[in-house]
Amino acid sequence: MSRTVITFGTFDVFHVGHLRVIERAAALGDRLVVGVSADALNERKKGRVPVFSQAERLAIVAALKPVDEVFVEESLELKRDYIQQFGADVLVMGDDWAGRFDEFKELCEVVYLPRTPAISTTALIEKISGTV
Ligand code: C2G
Repeated sequence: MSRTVITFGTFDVFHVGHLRVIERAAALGDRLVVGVSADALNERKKGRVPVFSQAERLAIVAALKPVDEVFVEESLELKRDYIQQFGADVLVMGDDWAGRFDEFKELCEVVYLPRTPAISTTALIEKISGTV
């Protein structure tokens, strides 16, 4: 039986930490589906408009070799629906989300992967804009 893995993220200012989590997520199954968070979701939940638009972020993630399918994640509250819609057997998230999605363990396996140290979109934005 083929195993579908699903993961979610903004993937703004795409960096190697994003790539590593996608590679490790793909290694846990046969098919990787990635939910890329909508611009409106980011603005609403994080108070920041992404540097790259959702169409650009979606195109970047879709072009990655380990990724089989992408979609726009419109709301954090729709995770259950997305897991069911894509028939996911495994939900993967970085461990900055550890424990936050344990309620989905009744639907699928839930795995939190350690983040790649010392790199983040926020740090990159600060570095590029010369504020650090
Ligand atoms: N990540 C990582 N190492 C880093 C930076 C990020 O492993 N140094 C992982 C995060 O843990 C996450 C993924 O890369 O699993 C995407 O990170 P973000 O774009 O910051 O995603 P986020 O905004 O946390 O997701 O439903 C969740 C939402 O879509 C938001």
